[in-house]
Amino acid sequence: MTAGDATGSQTPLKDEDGSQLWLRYASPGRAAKSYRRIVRQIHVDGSSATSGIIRDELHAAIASMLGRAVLRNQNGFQAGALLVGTPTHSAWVRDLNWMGDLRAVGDEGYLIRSSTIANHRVTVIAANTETGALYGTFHFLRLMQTGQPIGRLDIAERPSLQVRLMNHWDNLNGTIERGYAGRSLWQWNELPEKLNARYTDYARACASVGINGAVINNVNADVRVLSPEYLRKAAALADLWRPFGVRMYLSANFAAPVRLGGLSTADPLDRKVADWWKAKADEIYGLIPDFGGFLVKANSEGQPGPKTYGRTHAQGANVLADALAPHKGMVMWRAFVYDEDVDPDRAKRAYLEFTRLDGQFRPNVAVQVKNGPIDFQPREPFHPLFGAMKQTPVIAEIQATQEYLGQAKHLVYLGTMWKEFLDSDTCAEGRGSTVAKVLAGQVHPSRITGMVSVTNPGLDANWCGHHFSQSNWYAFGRLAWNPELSAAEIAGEWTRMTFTNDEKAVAAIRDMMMSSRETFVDYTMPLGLHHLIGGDHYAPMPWNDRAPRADWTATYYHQASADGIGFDRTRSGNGAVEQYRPPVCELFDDIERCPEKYLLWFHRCGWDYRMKSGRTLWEELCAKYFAGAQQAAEMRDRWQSLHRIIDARRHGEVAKRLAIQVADSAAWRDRILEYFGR
Ligand code: BDP
Repeated sequence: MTAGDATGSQTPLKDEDGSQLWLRYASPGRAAKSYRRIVRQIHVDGSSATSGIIRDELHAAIASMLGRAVLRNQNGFQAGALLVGTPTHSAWVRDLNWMGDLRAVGDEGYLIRSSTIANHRVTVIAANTETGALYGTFHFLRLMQTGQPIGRLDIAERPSLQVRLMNHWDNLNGTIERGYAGRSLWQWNELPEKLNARYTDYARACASVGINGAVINNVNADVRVLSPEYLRKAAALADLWRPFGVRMYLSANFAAPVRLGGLSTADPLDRKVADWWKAKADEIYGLIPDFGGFLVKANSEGQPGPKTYGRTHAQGANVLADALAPHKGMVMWRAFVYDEDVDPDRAKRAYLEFTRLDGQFRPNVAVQVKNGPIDFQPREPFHPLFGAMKQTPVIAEIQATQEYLGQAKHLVYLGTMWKEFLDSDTCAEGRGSTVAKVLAGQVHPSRITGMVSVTNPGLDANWCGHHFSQSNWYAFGRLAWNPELSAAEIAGEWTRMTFTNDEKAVAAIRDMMMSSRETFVDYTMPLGLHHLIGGDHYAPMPWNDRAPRADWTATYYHQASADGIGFDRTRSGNGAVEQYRPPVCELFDDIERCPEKYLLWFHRCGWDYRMKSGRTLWEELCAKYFAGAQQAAEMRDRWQSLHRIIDARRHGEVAKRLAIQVADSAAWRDRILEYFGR
């Protein structure tokens, strides 16, 4: 097998298993020539573990990309030095006198500049902290991996959001809730003594896109994770990850004082309970001095919580927050609650419960809210809690593991979906109050800003099951760093780093990725339909009307009958639109103006309702399902045409999954239309 790369040469393509993710450091093609002139010596100042990591990464990456090693640190500079350092550890960086600009990029940011030292043209990566320098290093390498010019750089970067975390739903028995890429990465039975090489690869991948922490266990939390035995295991991972800037967080079970501590209650207002959490926090910080904090799922889907004791979510969060505060730890309290007593409509419940608690949370609590009001559906409007809490930090939870989006069998790039969410205008303080700005504390000042991803890696060789699911891990990191980036830009850089710099192939793959989510929506749940599933959330089950709770069925949501379909959440219906600020609520409320992509989310329509296209609703639904399945087939054909440009192994593995996707998309179309047709 051969391929024309960007240099036009024919080079044989080695099979790859995907284990190197986007850090393959393949030849950047045509750009390599100028890079060889610009980067001739690597000079990393500092003696910490992090500076060692930077040094190793740069040497290995550049040798791999340019096909030759570059010189190591030497006294003085020669033309073509790449200098990496912080003012504390590098006299060269200090002498550049960039203090003002460095201050502006904060703890995690960096500057990358083409500059002159001792009359030599050099490139400098400067930061206030070594973690910042590591992020700058990965940025610089990304420029090279994607074939960008690096001769005249003047880059200043700082993350928009502080908390950028992986949320693993990993169980202590090695299974992963909603995991589709093999078993858990964490070998609990071997920890803390034996440290798998993958732990380091994992932290390196996270750091390469600016992810700065991980909650390593399921939100449906096993209390044992807080036991001394498991804390020592977590501490071993934390030690390994610290030099990569990846902090350890844990999901805590609210009933731990009872189930682990032997107390008779977990009532957050009970003195003994508060003391138990304090002692637990002290114990954790004794082992993990930079522990990030707790994530809590409380009074949701059977999990214990403060309401069990007649207390509020705020009282529950605060007892943990008080225990963590002396150590500067935080609580992420999930708003994924949907008590039936609160309102008949699941979509309305979290807003009703949480807005009334605004102002009652301790400063080190953030409320963690899923992107939409139901549950990671292929398409939801943004959750009305964004922009609604003026005094409480709200961080966003998105889901990279494709629970409702084809799991690891369908190619669905989520960058576009997350951008749709981040760009949604909440109008909380006038127009332009996008979710991205709310999250960054630019709408209401916020003590804590952040975004987390329920994430997808497991023990599969390629980490994420589907090679393209890696792009969702990648895109999450990039967007958490900068929610203003475009989905296309992220798809393009990921493609170049992961597959090829061949321009035609990049364009083809980026196009596939960019339309993939809309394609998925079209063949599964178009026009605002949602939750047409059951069982494991993979296959169509619109007939599903039996489950332990009504709001776990499909019929509860689509309400299809002879006279129409859709959930009436308008003012004249159940009023859910009122949870959005004007003019958003008017927009959603008005059937003429409501974006058709949300039509059946907010409106109940007759089957012969006239769509903007002139078709009836039924005709439009049919058209969507047919188009979706058709687009899936086109995606498969498009990929087929790249078989000489992508290595045979990865090409074949993706092709196999695309074949499944094509078959499944037709099944979705046929089953749904057959059911609604009746
Ligand atoms: C749903 C999942 C369930 C999770 C829950 C959650 O189906 O497995 O436990 O979300 O977020 O999407 O807590």
